[in-house]
Amino acid sequence: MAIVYVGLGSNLDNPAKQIRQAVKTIAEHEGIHLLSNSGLFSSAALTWHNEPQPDYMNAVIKFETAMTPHKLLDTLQAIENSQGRVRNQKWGARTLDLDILLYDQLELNDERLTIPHPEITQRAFVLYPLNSIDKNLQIPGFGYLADLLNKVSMDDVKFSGEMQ
Ligand code: A4P
Ligand code: MG
Repeated sequence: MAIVYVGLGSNLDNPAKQIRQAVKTIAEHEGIHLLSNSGLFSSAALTWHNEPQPDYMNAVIKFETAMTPHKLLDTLQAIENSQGRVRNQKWGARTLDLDILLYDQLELNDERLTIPHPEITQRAFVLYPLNSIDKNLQIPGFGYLADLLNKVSMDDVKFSGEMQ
């Protein structure tokens, strides 16, 4: 069994509802045992060339699975698709984005997957929810979560309610 952290993001069609629906679908998946979830955090959209986009809702969940990273990516992409995700442009607005943040202490980089997720270390909307689940995490290749948190600003994210 691997311990996995997944980041959820949405900025279209009622983002809080999209995140809650995704957590429910993931928790009900037969190959996944949900261990914990963060609350909901809102933040301004980080975009290419600062093109305006609706604000995001983000959260992080922690679960156990026997799925390989690639099988898990297939599963998560199917869930994104089932919630109406349309891939038009990189970093475009989306109903649901599921990113594999951490998979045990694995470091992986191939044409489909980079784990840990490369942007994890600079994003307050990932680090704060992650910290609310596990304060003592180490990010392989990047060091302690607590040290990474010191380099981002809490002003960039706003706690906006519990998951349930
Ligand atoms: N991929 C590689 N590594 C991973 C991984 N660890 N987890 C590949 C999931 N997928 C991974 O992803 C494109 C490809 O990345 C996948 O096919 C997979 O093989 P995508 O979800 O189709 O496209 P994307 O999300 O537009 O690209 P990317 O690079 O994943 O963007 P990010 O990093 O997800 O950023 N602002 C706020 N405030 N909150 C957000 O959540 N999110 C983004 C998207 C931009 N701005 C944001 C937020
Ligand atoms: Mg993504």
